[in-house]
Amino acid sequence: MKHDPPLPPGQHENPSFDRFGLGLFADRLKLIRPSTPLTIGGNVQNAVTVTAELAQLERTEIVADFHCVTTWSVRNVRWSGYRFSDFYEKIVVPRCQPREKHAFVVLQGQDGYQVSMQLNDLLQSDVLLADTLNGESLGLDHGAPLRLVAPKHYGYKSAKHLTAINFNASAKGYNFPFPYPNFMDHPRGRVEFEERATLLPLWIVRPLYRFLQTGARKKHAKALMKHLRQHEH
Ligand SMILES: Nc1nc2c(c(=O)[nH]1)N[C@H]1C(S)=C(S)[C@@H](COP(=O)(O)O)O[C@H]1N2
Ligand SMILES: [Mo]
Repeated sequence: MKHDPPLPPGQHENPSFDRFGLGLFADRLKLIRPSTPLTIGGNVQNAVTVTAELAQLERTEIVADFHCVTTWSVRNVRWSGYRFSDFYEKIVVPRCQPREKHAFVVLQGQDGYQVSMQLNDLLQSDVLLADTLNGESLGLDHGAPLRLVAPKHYGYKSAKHLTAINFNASAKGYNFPFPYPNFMDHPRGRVEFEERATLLPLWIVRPLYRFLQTGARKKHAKALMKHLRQHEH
C-alpha cells in the first residue's frame, strides 16, 4: 500500500473533490460562459484580450494535493493546461509590455470573484492556467473554462472561471467583497507557512474555518444541482 506523506499543518483529507468557494459566489453559475476571452490589463502599456494565443503555448500536466483554507485537502489532483510562467514570458511581456512595478496580480472570475497573488509566487513551475481536471475538460463545478491552479497556496488563490488578469503595483483595494472581512485574504496564502489569514491567530482561524466549511460545501453543491436541473434539456 502506498503511504502518502502527512498533510500540511491544520489540514485533514476530504475523500472527494467537490465544488467549493465563498458563499456569495455559489449561485452565480448562470454568469459562466463556456468559452471566454481572457483580458490582460492593469499596469501595462497595452491591455490585450487573448483567445487563440493561449493554445500556442506548450501544454503541461501536474499532479498535486489541493488545500482549502477551511482545512480540507484532496490528494493527487491531476490538472493540465499552461504554465503561468510561460503565459507571462510569451504573452504578457511581449504583448502587454508591463510597466516596471507590477508585483501583484489580480485574478478575476466570470462570477465576479477576485483575488490577488504575488507575481513571483505565480511564476513557480507548478502554477497553471488549467483547463482540464483528471483528464477531462473543466466542469462548471471546478472552474470552466479556465482557472488558476497554485498548489502551494490555499485554494482561494486558485481563481476559477478566469476572465481577466491584471498586473498591478500593489494588492490594495482587491480584498474580497462585502461581507467578507479583510483578514480572510492573506497577501500570500502559502500553505507551507499556514498563511491562512492576517490578524487572527491560527487557534481561532482553524476551528472557525472548519466550522464554516460544511455550510459552504452544501451551499455550493446545492446551487450546482439547481443550476444543472434548470439547464438540462
Ligand atoms: N471564481 C471563483 N473562484 C474560486 C472560488 C469562487 O467562489 N469563485 N472559490 C475559491 C475557493 S475558497 C476554493 S477552496 C477553490 C475551490 O475549488 P473547487 O470548486 O474546484 O473545489 O476555488 C477558489 N476559486
Ligand atoms: Mo477555500
